[in-house]
Amino acid sequence: MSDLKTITETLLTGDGEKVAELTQAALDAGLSAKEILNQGLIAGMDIVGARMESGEMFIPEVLMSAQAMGGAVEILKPLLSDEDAAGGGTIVLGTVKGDLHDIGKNLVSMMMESAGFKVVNMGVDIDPDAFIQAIKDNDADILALSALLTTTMPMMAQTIKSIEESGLRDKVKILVGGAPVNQSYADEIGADGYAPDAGSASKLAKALLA
Ligand code: B1M
Repeated sequence: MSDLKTITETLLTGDGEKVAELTQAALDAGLSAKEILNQGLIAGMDIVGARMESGEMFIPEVLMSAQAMGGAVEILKPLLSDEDAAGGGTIVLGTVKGDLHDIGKNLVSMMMESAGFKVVNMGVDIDPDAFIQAIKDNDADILALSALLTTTMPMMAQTIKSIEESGLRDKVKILVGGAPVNQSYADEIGADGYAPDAGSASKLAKALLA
């Protein structure tokens, strides 16, 4: 079995220690952090998602895999830096209210930080008013919203509406992303941009401030 396939298979067992060990071994063997992330870890989480949907895996097992992924991402973090740093700009980032998924959002945070942005990562289940307060407190240039559930996508629209009502809409660019989100939804709710993955989110943030 290839190194990446072993990482994927081990992620499915939820053995965080072993996944971390294999991640380090794959790096030592010369695989890139990006390959390990995309073809080993994210590939594994896709299988976890499919098994969750079909009832083969339950929430506690899914959480163990998610935690194992988090541990491996910590190892890859310093190596996933973007080549051309942006140098400046403050981004308030969070997962919208009602949504507890944070792995993808934390990858976005990491890519943005390594591109030179100051990132205020607010966490998950964030209320529109809390986003508004954070934009004010940090004098943010960009608000980045993540949602992983079709049921929480409308909270992106609600957050944007609240920001409009607060009078801050002209002050911040709004970037949205997450598995169920797409460009046409971003357009529909009046976001300034949509990115399908963490790398392009960081690139788009740079473009929005250029
Ligand atoms: Co959840 N879950 N989950 N879950 N979960 C999904 C999303 C699901 C697709 C699984 C499935 O059924 N196939 C499904 C959603 C279905 C739908 O809405 N259509 C689902 C469900 C139903 C649920 C619950 C409702 C289950 C239940 O309780 N019955 C529940 C909801 C809880 C809540 O949020 N209120 C729930 C709970 C959980 C756990 C807590 C157990 C756990 C989350 C742990 C955590 O995040 N700390 C969990 C997990 C792990 C998943 C799956 C398996 C993996 C998600 C993940 O981390 N992927 C997921 C299935 C899947 O995605 N394959 C699933 C890896 C990550 C790197 O990818 O987050 O997509 P992702 O991020 C990507 C891009 O989307 C993008 O960049 C990243 C890659 O570079 N991106 C952005 C993300 N945010 C961005 C923001 C941007 C730009 C890009 O700009 C701002």
